[in-house]
Amino acid sequence: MARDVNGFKTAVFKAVESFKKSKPRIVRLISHLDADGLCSASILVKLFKTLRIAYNLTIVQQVDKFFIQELLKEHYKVYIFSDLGSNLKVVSALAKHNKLVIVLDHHEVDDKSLLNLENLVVVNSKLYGLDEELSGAGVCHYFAKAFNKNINTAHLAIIGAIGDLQDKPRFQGLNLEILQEAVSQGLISVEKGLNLFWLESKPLVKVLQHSKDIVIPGVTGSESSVVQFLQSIGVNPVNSNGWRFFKDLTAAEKDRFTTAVLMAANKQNSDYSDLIVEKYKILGRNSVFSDAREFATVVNACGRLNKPLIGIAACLGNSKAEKQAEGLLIAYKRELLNALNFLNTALKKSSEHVFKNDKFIAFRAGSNIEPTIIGTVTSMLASDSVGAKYWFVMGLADNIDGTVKVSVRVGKSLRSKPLQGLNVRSLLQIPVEAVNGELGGHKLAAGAVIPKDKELEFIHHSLQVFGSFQLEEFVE
Ligand SMILES: [Mn+2]
Repeated sequence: MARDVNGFKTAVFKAVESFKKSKPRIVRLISHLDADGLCSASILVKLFKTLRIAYNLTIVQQVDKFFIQELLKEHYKVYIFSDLGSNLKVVSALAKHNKLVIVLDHHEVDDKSLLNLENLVVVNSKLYGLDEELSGAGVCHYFAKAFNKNINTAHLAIIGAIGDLQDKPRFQGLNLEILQEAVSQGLISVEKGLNLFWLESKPLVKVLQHSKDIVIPGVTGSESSVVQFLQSIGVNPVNSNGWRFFKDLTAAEKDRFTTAVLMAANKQNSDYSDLIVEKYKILGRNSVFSDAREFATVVNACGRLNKPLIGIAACLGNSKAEKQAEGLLIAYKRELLNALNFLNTALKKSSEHVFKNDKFIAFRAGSNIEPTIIGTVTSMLASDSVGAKYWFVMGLADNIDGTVKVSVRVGKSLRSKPLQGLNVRSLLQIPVEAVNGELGGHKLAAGAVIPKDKELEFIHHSLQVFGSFQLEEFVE
């Protein structure tokens, strides 16, 4: 679809007009629990604080008909959905009950005929060919700016976009505009630096030891080898307070470190573009919160551990919440590790948890893995040795309400093939509709919610659908 920036901006303007016309004293906000969703919520919270309009906020993983039933019992005039809500067949129920519904999103719209419905105002970057350059938080940022063009939310839009991987390989279009705005408002500075995660918040030794993006043969992975490497280039890894951080280095040491890492890593990678990347420094913030990528990771962890309000408070700069959020990151990593251990054990025993054929594998985790992290765990499997064997990886975990959360990812082996026509979401649609479930997601990463009592039927149908997928049909 062709880019239509004017169409998008007109949609924002119309949404703001209809909001102003309804003159609410209090707004009902519903947002998604990933980093983009929490940044979206933070932007709206900031906006309504400046407008002195009260709000009641709920963070959810998805909006389904059961949740809408609950919302229908409430007495708000205005409902705003951010980074979700494009399943209009479900959400429109509120509009039909005379509520003003505003959807600020970038996911696929399920039924475009509902876009004409009265009381339903949809601002969705995907409808204007802008979905790869504007996340949910970006859409919220433009909405907020229409009320107050100087509002300080551009950095939150950038962190949200990073949460949805829109910085990879680089920001485009409207995200770039937002980035420029953040720079000119003194919220973010952009600098080139080594592609090392946690460089702002962890000791240098730990950063190199655990680095995945930059691998130095014979050094990465071993603490003692990293210590030796640093000593060999004249960078003392410790001082009187313990391990040194990158920020503790002198300018000369930083230069030596950067050059040495590039030289050592480049023997293997031979491509500098993976080693040096643009870094987005959040000005006036410390530790993980001073790097937009680390920030997004921490906020995501808060959501996934069902502590979204801590993530939002951290986004808004609350220092107590910042501390709590950093603690949650450690808990989150532990949780992911436990989940991967569970699945690797299940895989070895090929137990009742594993279903597979040549191309497709499904993990039925039940209550052993939280539904909030099943998507992340499925992505991790699809990117490692499991994804090297199978084209499609599916994870299933129980929700607390008697439904099952489903995630499907494209395996590593299939990602290296020509994929112009591949759409996992439309493949998943077949078994999902057969059990009356609800579908969501994108072309290469889709999800669904299905009834628990149909889970086995659903898995067997999926084995058929994904197992009979033919690559030839998609080669152009
Ligand atoms: Mn998003």
